[in-house]
Amino acid sequence: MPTRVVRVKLLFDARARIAALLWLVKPRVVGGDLGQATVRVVPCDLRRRVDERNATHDDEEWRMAPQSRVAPTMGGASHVIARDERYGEVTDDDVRHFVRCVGGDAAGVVVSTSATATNSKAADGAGDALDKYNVDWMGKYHGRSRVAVLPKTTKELSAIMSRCHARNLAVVPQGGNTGLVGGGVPAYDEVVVNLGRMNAIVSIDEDAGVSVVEAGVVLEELESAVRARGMTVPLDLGAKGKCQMGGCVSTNAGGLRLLRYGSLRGSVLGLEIVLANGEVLDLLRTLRKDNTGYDLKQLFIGAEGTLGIVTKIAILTPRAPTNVNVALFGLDSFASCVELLKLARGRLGEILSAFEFFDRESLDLVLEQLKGTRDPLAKPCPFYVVVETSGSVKSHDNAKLQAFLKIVKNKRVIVDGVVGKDEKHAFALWTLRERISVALKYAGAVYKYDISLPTARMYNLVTTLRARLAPQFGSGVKVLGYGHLGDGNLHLNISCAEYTDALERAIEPFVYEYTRDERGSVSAEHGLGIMKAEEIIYSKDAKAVELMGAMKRALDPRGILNPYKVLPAATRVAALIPMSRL
Ligand code: FAD
Ligand code: 2HG
Ligand code: ZN
Repeated sequence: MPTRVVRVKLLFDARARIAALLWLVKPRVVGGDLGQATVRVVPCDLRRRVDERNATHDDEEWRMAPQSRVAPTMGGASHVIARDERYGEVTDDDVRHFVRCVGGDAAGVVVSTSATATNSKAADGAGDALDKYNVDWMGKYHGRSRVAVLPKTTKELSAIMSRCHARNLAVVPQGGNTGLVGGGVPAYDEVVVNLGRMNAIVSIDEDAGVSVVEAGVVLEELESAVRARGMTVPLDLGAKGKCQMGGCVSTNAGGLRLLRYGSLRGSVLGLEIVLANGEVLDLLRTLRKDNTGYDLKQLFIGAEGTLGIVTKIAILTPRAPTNVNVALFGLDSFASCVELLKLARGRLGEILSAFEFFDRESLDLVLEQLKGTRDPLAKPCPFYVVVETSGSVKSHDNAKLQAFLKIVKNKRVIVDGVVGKDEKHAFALWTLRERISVALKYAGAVYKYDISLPTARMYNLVTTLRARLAPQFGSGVKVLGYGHLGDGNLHLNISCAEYTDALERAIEPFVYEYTRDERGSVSAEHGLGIMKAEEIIYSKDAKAVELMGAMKRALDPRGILNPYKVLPAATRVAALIPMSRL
């Protein structure tokens, strides 16, 4: 965390006076070869937090990256948005009120330590106390909030929201700030409500296989807690060491276990929500079956903080598998990856727990950027697939995997492959897939597209885009394809030295139109955020967007919750109650 310096001259500024007052209290940071391979059992939790790994950049994992964009955009250079002047501006009175809301605990309110509203480094280069709340994980989206509140209880949050509602202050709910579409950082001066201090595990019921947690519990911490009782969380992603359960629910995060456990929507049994006006909505049930009318909690899952703030979650935590195997295969075409998936589904059946692919371009970047990684196979292949099996009867699981290996080898679906011989080896194989986005971050600027497409044709978009960009941008721009093949989810990433309008225009709206024409989704799992609020129209018809606007109006008529995100500007404006009636 950067050292905060409060210069004497700043004390003349009213806001800096508050900063200086609060400065005394340190803010809490929330913030082988297949032929010879024998299947070995490896312990289950193979994928640890990304920032624990032996890679070149590990020490910088969660540090804010240099500023690359000053103005928020909504998907393209052509969509620069303006602050909505309907919203109030935070005053010293508001800050004092927030401090009272958190029971006078100054660590619960962090204010900007620089005199000027900032979306960049303070003049003294020391950074601003609000930097980590204002800038996203990629360093791509920069807000200008001057205050972050960190309630410890639902009651405190309720009081904070009542105030924001009464004063028409815009709010951005924030979890671990690992989102990839700019949804968790302010666009302008929204109040940041960070859930990091609401981080209690409320209960773990081994008999029912259900856990109840506060929204700020970090995914990996919940995984460790339930593991100790022989259970697991039905969700795993590369950001597990930092992302919070509330953030995961609010984005309906997909990740690496969706193939096994299905969408998070099916695993969340109940939610507690603080609404825009501060009211608490108690939907926190732990029942597996409850058909009493509309399933309201589903509205908040994947709403990206636009309809309410998730404060508690009841989630299924099933028994953990006791026997896990990992294999990595090299293939010579994408069609072979799809063929392998079909065979894996048929032959591995219920023990198949992950099926992930990446292309050679992705692997090259990982090998280049992350120390300690190495080429997994003797010869380079154009495509790679990671297959994971999870079960509980070692002899049965291993026999199934061996039979599968034999078939894919005999049918020549694969070129080569390797099975994790122990935990360390299996972990190293997973790393090559799981850390691609980290490698991309270190490589420079990146345009990310997270798309659902028909599985068999998924990779055509990568080759088409390569052909489209190469003549104009040459080898300085790399197009990478990887993702959750088993879920029909492509992660299309364009890596380059810096963000430029010319490159963005060459990619967008082309990628969105292509996706629409395939009847795919422009957001498979990351959400819309600020990046794709306007682009919703490529995946949802006008009536659906209109109904979403009606829901927004019903739950947040003043539009204070995460403005500029998810809904297109026209729908958002239509959903707001007129200023004259406020
Ligand atoms: P934030 O980034 O803080 O917020 C995300 C959104 O949720 C914002 O719109 C925010 O306003 C809202 N929000 C946060 N908390 C709350 C709350 N309590 N109540 C209401 N709204 C809230 N995503 C996947 O789906 N699959 C992956 O495999 C995956 N892998 C990733 C790997 C890496 C290395 C990184 C950096 C990110 C990855 N992500 C992935 C994206 C991201 O981690 C997930 O979307 C995650 O769920 C976000 O959680 P968070 O706590 O960081 O939320
Ligand atoms: C993954 O599956 C994440 O690795 C991140 O969803 C994808 O960075 C990305 O594009
Ligand atoms: Zn993903």
